[in-house]
Amino acid sequence: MNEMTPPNTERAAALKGLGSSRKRVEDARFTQGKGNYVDDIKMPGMLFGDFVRSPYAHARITSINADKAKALPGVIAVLTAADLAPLNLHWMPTLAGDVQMVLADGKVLFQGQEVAFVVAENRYIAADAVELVEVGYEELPVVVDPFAAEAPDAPVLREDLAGKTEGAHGPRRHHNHIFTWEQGDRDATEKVLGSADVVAEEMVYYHRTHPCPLETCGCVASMDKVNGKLTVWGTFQAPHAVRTVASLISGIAEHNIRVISPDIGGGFGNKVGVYPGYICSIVASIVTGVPVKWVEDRMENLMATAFARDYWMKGKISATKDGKITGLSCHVTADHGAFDACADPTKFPAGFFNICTGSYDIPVAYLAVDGVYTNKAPGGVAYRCSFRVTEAAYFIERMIEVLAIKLGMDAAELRRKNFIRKDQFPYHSALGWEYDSGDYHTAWDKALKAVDYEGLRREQAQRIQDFKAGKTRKLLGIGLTHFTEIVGAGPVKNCDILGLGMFDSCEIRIHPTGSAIARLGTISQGQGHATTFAQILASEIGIPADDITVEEGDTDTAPYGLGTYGSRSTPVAGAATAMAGRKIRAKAQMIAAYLLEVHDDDVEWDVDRFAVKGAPERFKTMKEIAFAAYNQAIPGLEPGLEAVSYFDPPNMTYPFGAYICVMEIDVDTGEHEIRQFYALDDCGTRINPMIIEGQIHGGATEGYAIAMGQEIAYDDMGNVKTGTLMDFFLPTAWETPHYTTDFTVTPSPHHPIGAKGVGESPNVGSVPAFSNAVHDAFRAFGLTQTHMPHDHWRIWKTAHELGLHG
Ligand code: PCD
Repeated sequence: MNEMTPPNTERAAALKGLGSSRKRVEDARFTQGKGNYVDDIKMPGMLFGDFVRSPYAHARITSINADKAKALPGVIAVLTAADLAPLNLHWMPTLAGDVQMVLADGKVLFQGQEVAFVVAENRYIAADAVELVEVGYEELPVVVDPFAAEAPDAPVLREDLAGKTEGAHGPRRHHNHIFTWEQGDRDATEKVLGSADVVAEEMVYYHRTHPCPLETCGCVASMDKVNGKLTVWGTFQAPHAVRTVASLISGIAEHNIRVISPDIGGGFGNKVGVYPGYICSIVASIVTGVPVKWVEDRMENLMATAFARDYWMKGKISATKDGKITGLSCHVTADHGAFDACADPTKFPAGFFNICTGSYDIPVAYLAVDGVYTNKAPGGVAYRCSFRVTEAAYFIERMIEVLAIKLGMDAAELRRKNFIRKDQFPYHSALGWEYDSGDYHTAWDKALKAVDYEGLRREQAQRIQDFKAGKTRKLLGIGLTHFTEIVGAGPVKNCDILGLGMFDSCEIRIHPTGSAIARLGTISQGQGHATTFAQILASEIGIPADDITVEEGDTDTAPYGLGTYGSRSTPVAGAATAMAGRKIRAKAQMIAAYLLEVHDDDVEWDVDRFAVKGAPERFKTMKEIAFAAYNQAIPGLEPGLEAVSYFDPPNMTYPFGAYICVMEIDVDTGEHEIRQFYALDDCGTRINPMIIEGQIHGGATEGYAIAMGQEIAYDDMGNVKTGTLMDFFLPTAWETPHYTTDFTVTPSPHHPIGAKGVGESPNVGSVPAFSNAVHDAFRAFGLTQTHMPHDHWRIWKTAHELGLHG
């Protein structure tokens, strides 16, 4: 090493690689209004599409008269199911193996359903024309309760399925039944539950909610009839899958379709599915020969474009007298709405809900999920949750609390007693997963210590006495959660979406001057991929992150990948990035050895260069190597420096965390105050600690909304009661709690850099932490279980029912 060479620690820091809290490169444009979202796209002659939607939750359509709408100046066309039928596009396949109406075909099945698509010169004329379309409806009986949907005399919702006793996921036993999905050992579980010392039983409901991203869903479809090319810009979390599906549905060859996800204003699972707006825009562009834009408004998004959760989970958990869990069973009634448009890997009709044994070593378990149709919007998307994992975590974390009550035991101690031990990993769960790594006891003890758990319990005991003595009207709740996530779908052997294996990809090109571009099969919606994936590469190939462009979302340029959801980008595309980087490095090693006139094995990697072993002053930097790749004829090597990796992960990754919420509750008003929220996350190797912290803040705030007020509620007629932001709770800075974040690091053994996903963890962990805090506040007064969302009214009602209002 000569004097000019900074020490390798300094050189490593200059790369801003793994572990660096590098500032987000994308924020320069986002904070200056220079983002490019779907609605920013404007093209010459572009038309605008808007939907006529059903005011009824269940009705037969007797007539559609579009004459007045068509007569309005500026209206180009009005599409109905009758126009789409000859193209066989009036129905479309869903991600869950069901079919869904694109435009109402004979009847409507939920309020807000798409009935006709108006195409006009601009969105104002389109909106006026929507009002002029006359639709005749004949009301039918409405079913909003999933249990009532299964009654023998319940109205038939899906007439198109009449007589079909087989669905995409096995037998259907009733006209509103979709599937039954079973996991685990039923007989063995029943035996254990039947003879246990202690059994706790409870119905846990995780209400219907909605991802509600800042930007709603939309697209611009542009059919170039001269060149036969279709381009679609859209809010797509999986652009490649959209292109393949568009090709299969439309018959246009895949190479003639280009799908582009530009900047996306939050996805949260809302932008994984395929919606009627996309199909109608594409058809309208093909028919008119000009670009057609469709962007839904907030009410349309909340009412019709997917939903999340709506799981009724009936659980039984058993234990010995001293609190060792012996068995668990769960029966879920899953309300899927009018069509099964759940976004899950094909073989998992209830997603990864079978992670519901959580962080605990439960020897035997059984799970059955029944999906049913109701007159509600379709969806069942993984709203910040890797396919029903947040439901699973909420279920088990409530069941643990319920069991603790039954045992008269401290809930923190009950958890500690039953955690999977560090030496049990890789751990095979009773419901079929292989947890890759974990160290739950360490995380738990760190968390309890950080909040002074013992001290909090003493304070709570005093508070209860004071309350009983009439000295205060406020209760104190301590909400505990230890969650285990399962992210990184997934191994191609068991995970696919519409037959497409869930691998992911990265392609890297090093330019002659030593800077680079990396393209991935994923697509950021705010997560900061352009920042973090460059960091992975910087550490792998020794090029500063600032010299690496990361590009995603254009199917014409990016390698095929399954997109961003289920916190899969880091576990899958992140792994592909590291592997592609290693291919670059392997070639760079040969180039360096040639330049240094030594054997390939006689050079070694040192942060940003290859140096001769034993002679560190003789080296070639990556910058020099890159130039040589384009400038020298190297015997036996092709010119250039590029690599691509398609990564099929051998397993999912299992991030985990310990969350604790301390809440004050006013029993007279039902109001709450979050006094403290502590979130410890373990996502293995941490790429960018600042981004991780941002992910935790964002996800915990969404979790706060869900637990404390957010809900898509219906009345008996199937009217959506919370279809605007006046009624659908979205926390602002004012309501958002303060968070303290913390971490432990337990790398994933099978990921090339040991990283696990983290984006969804805070939603999975925070919902039960908030909810458990509410329950815990009332535990001493006899509460076992009440349903979310814990808005002021419901908390007040709980206090009232417990006799706390005197
Ligand atoms: N990371 C780091 N480290 C680690 C991990 C991770 O650093 N270890 C980071 C990365 O790189 C990025 C982030 O963090 O950046 C995240 O990641 P992940 O976990 O892998 O994930 P992703 O795949 O990327 O993403 C996804 C997620 C989801 S799923 C959701 S819902 C949400 C989250 O993400 N979304 C969103 N977050 C967020 N953010 C924002 N801003 N926006 C949005 O939208 Mo789903 O399924 O879809 O429901």
